[in-house]
Amino acid sequence: MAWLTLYLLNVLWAVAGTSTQSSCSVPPEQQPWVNGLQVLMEKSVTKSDFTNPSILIAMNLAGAYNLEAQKLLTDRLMATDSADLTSGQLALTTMALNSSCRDPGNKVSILQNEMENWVPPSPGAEASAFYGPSLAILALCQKNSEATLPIAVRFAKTLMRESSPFNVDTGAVATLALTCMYNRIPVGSQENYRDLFGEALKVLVDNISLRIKDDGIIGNIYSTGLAMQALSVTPVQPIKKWDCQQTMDMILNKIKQGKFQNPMSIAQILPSLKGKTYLDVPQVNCGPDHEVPPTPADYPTPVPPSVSNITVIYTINNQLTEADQLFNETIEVSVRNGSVLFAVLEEAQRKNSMFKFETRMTSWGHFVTSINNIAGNVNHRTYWEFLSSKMPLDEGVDYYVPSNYEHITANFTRY
Ligand code: B12
Ligand SMILES: *[C@@H]1O[C@H](CO)[C@@H](O)[C@H](O)[C@H]1NC(C)=O
Ligand SMILES: *[C@@H]1O[C@H](CO)[C@@H](O)[C@H](O)[C@H]1NC(C)=O
Ligand SMILES: *[C@@H]1O[C@H](CO)[C@@H](O)[C@H](O)[C@H]1NC(C)=O
Ligand SMILES: *[C@@H]1O[C@H](CO)[C@@H](O)[C@H](O)[C@H]1NC(C)=O
Ligand SMILES: *[C@@H]1O[C@H](CO)[C@@H](O)[C@H](O)[C@H]1NC(C)=O
Ligand SMILES: *[C@@H]1O[C@H](CO)[C@@H](O)[C@H](O)[C@H]1NC(C)=O
Repeated sequence: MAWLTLYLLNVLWAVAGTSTQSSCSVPPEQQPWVNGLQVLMEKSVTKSDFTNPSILIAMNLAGAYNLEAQKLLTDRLMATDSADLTSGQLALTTMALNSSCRDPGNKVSILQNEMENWVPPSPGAEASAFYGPSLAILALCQKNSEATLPIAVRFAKTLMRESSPFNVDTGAVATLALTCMYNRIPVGSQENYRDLFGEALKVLVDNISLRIKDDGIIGNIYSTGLAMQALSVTPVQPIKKWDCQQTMDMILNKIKQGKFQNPMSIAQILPSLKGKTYLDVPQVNCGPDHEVPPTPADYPTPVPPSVSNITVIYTINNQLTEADQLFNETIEVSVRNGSVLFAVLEEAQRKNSMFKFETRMTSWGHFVTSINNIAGNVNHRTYWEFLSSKMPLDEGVDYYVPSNYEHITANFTRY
């Protein structure tokens, strides 16, 4: 009888705790797809020497299968030098170590110090400039919300003055950060802090909800995971009602179509598929027992490049810098059908040295930093944007697969 009472209490508690939120889950028969995704993400750890804290967070929230990968990532993160990281990366690293039940040591105080000296982006700056700082507030809030209060207040006020176009990914992480603060306003502090965070959350959550499309996608498919986390924890009601199950079903369709190959894209969707959010990081239980590796579905792997070739038209366009550096060049290249965009860039570079390019390794793969000696610059907010015809791509050069006679443009522009 006792277990039943306990069970009922738990159910009641769960219902009360989520009464304002739309709740949803992966139907049992679809679960193998989610397992397959997790296996793919965990496999990427041993295949790459890039240390990605978001993967460790996702694997610990989901319940890690591959303990070797978990240990490898944890050890590598313990060994990273804070000085080599941006504050956003440092924030992810401390959350990842906490999720592995490791002490992040002085990384938290370094982050705290960085955020105390934070120079808010100038008015009109791209909203995504708040992405890294949002991660920092989230990580600091989880460690010590009291000490984070002044920083978070300044952050919330700056955010509300923002006038540039809304960015769903950034709004979602900011929502997680301010929800953490809202839920943990230290006892004895003034009530108006709650009002301030509540007001900022309302602006964020309304904006996110206005980006819910008719099919359930929030922003684009790669911002949907973070947006789901945000909408499922926020204490404020969105202006537009959210149907969580519809979003979940749509994401499962995209998974079956093979749209989540990039391990980082998996790391950002997996928590939502498991009913978890980044706010659960401090509660991760690191007992000795781990998840039993499941039987995953055969995850659709990209069709390997075939023997036939296709033609891709590739344009590099710079109309931004000094007059003597401007160019607009087009080349036709032949690559194996099914090749990723990276192969197109390499083939173009091989055929014509004007198309030479450079990349930097990031959590999402190769980021194209420069083309024909023109390099993007954070201070000038310039970068190489990739488009198909006139439409910006929603994936980078490592994963985007062009089709026959597709016209790809790399356009040097501002964000
Ligand atoms: C800010 C941002 C940018 C900025 C980065 C500059 C800067 N210094 O801040 C700019 C505007 C330049 C940018 C460009 C692009 N971005 Co972007 N970006 C983001 C955003 C909003 C936050 C990233 C961040 O700050 N992370 C926090 C820090 C701590 O982590 P980090 O790993 O150190 O972050 C670095 C990388 O994320 C990298 N980066 C940013 N975007 C991309 C995209 C790709 C493909 C790669 C390889 C790297 C990369 O720049 C960050 C700063 O150095 C994410 C949203 C998200 N959900 O992650 C989208 C996001 C990562 N970007 C995306 C895309 C598609 C692009 C572009 C390919 C768009 C395009 N059509 O050209 C280009 C990259 C083209 C190229 N040259 O290779 C997608 C990736 C989806 C996917 N499945 O691959 C995301 C998820 C947005 C979305 N929901 O669609 N981006
Ligand atoms: C993770 O963070 C929470 C909140 O600060 C803390 O209670 C917990 O002890 C941390 N775990 C580890 C192993 O540091
Ligand atoms: C969306 O955000 C902008 C600031 O980025 C704000 O001015 C606007 O009021 C918000 N919209 C809603 C509906 O809250
Ligand atoms: C650059 O070249 C492309 C392809 O030839 C053309 O469509 C476009 O109008 C040109 N743009 C500029 C700014 O010259
Ligand atoms: C087919 O594409 C490859 C690159 O993927 C290239 O090396 C080769 O030359 C192409 N073949 C033809 C006939 O163009
Ligand atoms: C390229 O491959 C796709 C899928 O494998 C196929 O549908 C398409 O017809 C191929 N195109 C060419 C030109 O071979
Ligand atoms: C390419 O970049 C230039 C400079 O920022 C911009 O004016 C132009 O609209 C961009 N072209 C496309 C197709 O986005």
